[in-house]
Amino acid sequence: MTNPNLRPTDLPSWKALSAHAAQLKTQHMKALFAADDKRFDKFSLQLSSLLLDYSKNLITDETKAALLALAKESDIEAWRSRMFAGEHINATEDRAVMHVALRDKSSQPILIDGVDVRPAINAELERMRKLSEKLRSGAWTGYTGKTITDIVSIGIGGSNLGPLMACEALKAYSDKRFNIHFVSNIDGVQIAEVLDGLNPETTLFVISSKTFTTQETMTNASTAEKWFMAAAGDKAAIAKHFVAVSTNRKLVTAFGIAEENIFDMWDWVGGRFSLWSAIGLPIVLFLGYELFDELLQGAYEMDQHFQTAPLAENAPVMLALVGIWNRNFLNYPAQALLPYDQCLHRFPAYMQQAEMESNGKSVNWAGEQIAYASVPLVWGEVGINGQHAFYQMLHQGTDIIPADFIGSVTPNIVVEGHHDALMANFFAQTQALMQGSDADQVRRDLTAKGVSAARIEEIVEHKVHRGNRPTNTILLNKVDARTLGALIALYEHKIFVQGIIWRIHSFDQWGVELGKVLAAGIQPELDLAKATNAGHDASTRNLIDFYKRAKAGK
Ligand code: G6Q
Repeated sequence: MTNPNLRPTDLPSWKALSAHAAQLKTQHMKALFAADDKRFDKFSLQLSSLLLDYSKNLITDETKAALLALAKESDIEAWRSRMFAGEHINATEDRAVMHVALRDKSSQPILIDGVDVRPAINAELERMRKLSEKLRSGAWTGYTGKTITDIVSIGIGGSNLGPLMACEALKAYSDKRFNIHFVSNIDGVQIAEVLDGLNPETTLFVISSKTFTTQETMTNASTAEKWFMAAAGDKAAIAKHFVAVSTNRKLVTAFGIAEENIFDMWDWVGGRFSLWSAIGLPIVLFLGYELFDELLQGAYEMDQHFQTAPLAENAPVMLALVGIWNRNFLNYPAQALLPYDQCLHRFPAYMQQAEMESNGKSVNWAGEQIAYASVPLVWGEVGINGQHAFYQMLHQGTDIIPADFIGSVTPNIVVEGHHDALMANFFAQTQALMQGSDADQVRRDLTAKGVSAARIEEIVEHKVHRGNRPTNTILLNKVDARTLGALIALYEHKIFVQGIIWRIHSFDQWGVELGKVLAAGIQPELDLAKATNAGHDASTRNLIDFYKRAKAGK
């Protein structure tokens, strides 16, 4: 393995890519497509779960070869083996990174710190299955003997976004046995709206928190408990209405949740990668265990592809490398995620956390400030809605924003006349972003419409689309559980590969901590009887005082 303290900018491939980028920046993708009719074949990958077309990027054979050299020189394969072998690659937290263990469908032992964790993983899955079956069969009843109708999942960040995204993506597969609700915000409006209209006798709360100390979750859990106790009266009833997912059994028990209702997870699973653990319990309850198992299966298939496919044919690796090219060599500042499938409407928010919390770092493994860019701003929205909102900027703005377009061949709900119209837009947008429309084309189009020559010259520049704007297209057969599992794992491994190339620690999140600590200090100061800390900067002190005066009606 190469020296881990080596800077990527010192690698021969990095230097070659920098020189190559300077030359390629003068080219237009339209010309590259015209010059090479094999471009799609060379720059796309077909897997059982999805098609990845990355040909609409400003790349050539030479770019691809140099990017693959970068992957080799960065020791991607060795680092990948280290992750799958359970080594402590999360060095700042001194932990293994083993979300892949949770979906490992082989029967091999999975050793983490010398212990085979497979029995524990299987035991939790079995408990999840049993709870789901009890609830779904009606054998599990509430404190008055009624069956459960509503599940309220309380958690935030990694303990919320995955289950929420997956339940939304797959709700077409629900047998409508339960309604599911998610509460993450400490703003009381959210929980108040969720509880309004629910019946405590038929509601089950799933409190998900790896640490069981997160303020937002604990506050919401305690509000839920009060709401429940106001109706039930008897503490013993909690056992029928509250379950928890956590690594911290002690705190869960202290909260009052029965031992048998605690589902375990482990510190070798990062929050934003924890959907595959018992954090996925809301998915199991809402959609049934078989469907969750399919989700795991899809992710496992992507794990196998990631581990075995040659780098040049490896979808996560190529997605990562193209991202590196756009970010570090073409210097594009952002990355849009644009699903053209309504089911995936929470996918951008989910992936935004996975990408930005993992690779939003500016210090390398050696603790030095890095002199190259790490994760771009990742954002997105359902593409078709974006077309009528922010796509103007994607087409003609001063910044070039690479975008991943994600669509499906078959929708989860077929409504006549809709899907081809949606997909026509899907295909048209990446074509338009790549080709653009030059002044000659604009003139021809306006002339054909009978616009006068003088008027054409007034508006022509405004209608020019320079194109050359990179996109990846990911085409799924359908957003079913297996495909969704594969899609998530595709991006998880992309994140891993990029973190290795950038030589940053992808699996910690110290940047989330600072604000939490300061908030804990400020909260008591918001009590009107207490003085504001004079040590705050003038902006923060005055903002707090303004808030307190307004709160006091002064
Ligand atoms: C994820 C992050 C973060 C975390 C939440 C909730 O990787 O660490 O989003 O998931 O802060 O934490 P708990 O599960 O401990 O409540």
